[in-house]
Amino acid sequence: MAGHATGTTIQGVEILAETRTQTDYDAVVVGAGFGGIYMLYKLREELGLSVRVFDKASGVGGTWHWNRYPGAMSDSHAHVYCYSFDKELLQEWDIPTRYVKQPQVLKYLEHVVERHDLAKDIQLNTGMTGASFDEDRGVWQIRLDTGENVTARFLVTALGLLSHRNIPDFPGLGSFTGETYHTGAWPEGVDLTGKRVGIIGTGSTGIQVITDIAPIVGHLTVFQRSPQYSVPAANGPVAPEEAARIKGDYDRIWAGVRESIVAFDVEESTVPAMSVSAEERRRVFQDAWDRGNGFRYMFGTFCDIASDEQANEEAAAFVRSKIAEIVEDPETARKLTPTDLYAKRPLCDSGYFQQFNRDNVELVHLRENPLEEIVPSGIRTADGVTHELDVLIYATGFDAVDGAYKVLDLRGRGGKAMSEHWGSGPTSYLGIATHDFPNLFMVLGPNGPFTNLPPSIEVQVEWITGLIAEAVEPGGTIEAAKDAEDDWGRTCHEIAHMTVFPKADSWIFGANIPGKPNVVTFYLAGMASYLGVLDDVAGDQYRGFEIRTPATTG
Ligand code: FAD
Ligand code: NA7
Repeated sequence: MAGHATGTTIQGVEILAETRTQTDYDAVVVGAGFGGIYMLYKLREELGLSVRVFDKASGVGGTWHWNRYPGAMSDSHAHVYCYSFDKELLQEWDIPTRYVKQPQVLKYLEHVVERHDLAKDIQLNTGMTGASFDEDRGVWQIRLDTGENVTARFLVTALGLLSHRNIPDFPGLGSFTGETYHTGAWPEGVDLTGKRVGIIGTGSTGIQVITDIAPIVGHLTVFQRSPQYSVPAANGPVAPEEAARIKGDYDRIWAGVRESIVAFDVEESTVPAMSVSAEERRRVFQDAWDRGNGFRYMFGTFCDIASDEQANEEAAAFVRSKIAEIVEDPETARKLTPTDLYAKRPLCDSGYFQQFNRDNVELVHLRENPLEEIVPSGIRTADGVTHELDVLIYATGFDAVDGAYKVLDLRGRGGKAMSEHWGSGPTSYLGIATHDFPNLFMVLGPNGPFTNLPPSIEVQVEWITGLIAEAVEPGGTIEAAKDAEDDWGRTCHEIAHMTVFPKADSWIFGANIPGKPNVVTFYLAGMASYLGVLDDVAGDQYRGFEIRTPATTG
């Protein structure tokens, strides 16, 4: 099926002119979220490849298909939580509010699929269980949970950073007889009105759920392991004049995003926190608090909140003072107040701390009163109390970054398993490719950038497209050189340790999963720096990649 007539030239590059071995598809893409959708578009529309996308979900949208929990919202600003490549769509699509809720993001992604006629190449309800690289033929053999096997020259995994759900192995897990949900697989039609609901987890997700459901449930018991720093989101309508200004200014906005650290379209500060007076610091923190957004609070106030412990403590102390002001009961306020560094993914909320002033909301601090067992009627804690529940919600997050890879039987050269390659923690070159796995490209693979993610996804998809077009000979292969992958890992490690992030236990370093190697999994130098590296590597004949021609492949 796949393969082009000899001599096919696309964008000046002779590509896949004659595949060495016939394959079912030129490329298979796994995952139909932001990453997989754009990858399909680029490979099909720009390179003219035959592409098949598989997703185990019953719809497109990835994160936004699965996470339908009450209150689910992107906390990136709406006008940059989207693709930049479709200039007309940027002008046509509404920006009704500063942030987009799950149904709107899903609608947007479904619209992109429809607008570019992508659905015909997307096969849903189909999971990849494994894939092996056939060195003799230079093709990927991909195994699907439908029993099908397909072959492709290129395999692109866009499996999601945050798609493999984490349900901790609590004693008595599964014994609860009421309704149980994980936020990352929330079904349609759940009605929590008037019910006794328990929720475990107060990360970004837990905070959103708690804020949304507290007013409607009968009783809400929040099981918190770690208190959180969170600042207001300050969501609200975008005035028509503001939407028009954004639309008229998109070229500058996207250029700014690509020249920034976190790609959030917030002005990033260049001022160290301790270089100004205490009054000025408080004014700056208050201004960011009023304007909203966690990334603005961490990166827009002062330039060293994420790198200097004293600056970090100033930002943290301001949030603590706000919790004390908001939460009426001093004992509840104490339990909700973090005392550690402000060094997890920055969060924002729509009135989280305020919910604890309600009579129907109760906080259980698991570090002081551990969860002993899940029992048929609810949760028993160490103080002997059984918290009786109708509904138990796990907002316990994800086995992030490599979680979706660990469940696959993925084998590269010589039958080498990815689980072996990543035995001491996931690695890659540039967050995109890995040694011994030829013609396998990852979107948001380990050690990619830590940003508002759609811009990073676009950058990686575009770069992978260029790599395939420019560097892979017909029938040849490309993969990361071992040294390049090792060097990139060291670079990511060094950069991460210039920040405060490794000092907090969070999913960014795998610390949320018991037994998971605690390693650096992101390139924390920011978007502009990452783009600079990608340009440099591409301009230097894809330095760090091993490129094999058909004669040497295998
Ligand atoms: P995903 O959207 O996760 O898509 C991956 C897809 O791969 C899924 O549909 C999954 O079913 C599929 N898949 C995985 N394994 C297989 C397999 N073996 N076979 C077949 N299919 C498979 N990012 C931000 O930048 N800003 C935000 O505000 C933000 N909010 C978030 C809120 C929540 C609740 C969550 C969970 C994540 C949030 N993120 C946010 C991160 C978000 O995941 C990314 O922004 C983006 O949606 C990732 O797109 P993706 O295509 O890389 O992965
Ligand atoms: P997170 O941020 O990983 O939060 C998960 C929450 O679950 C967090 O409060 C955890 O406590 C808690 N948790 C995890 N395991 C346990 C156990 N064993 N016992 C008690 N509590 C537990 O996931 P989210 O879904 O909220 O957000 C993930 C990302 O998605 C987010 O950063 C955005 O990018 C979107 P902990 O804090 O680890 O003590």
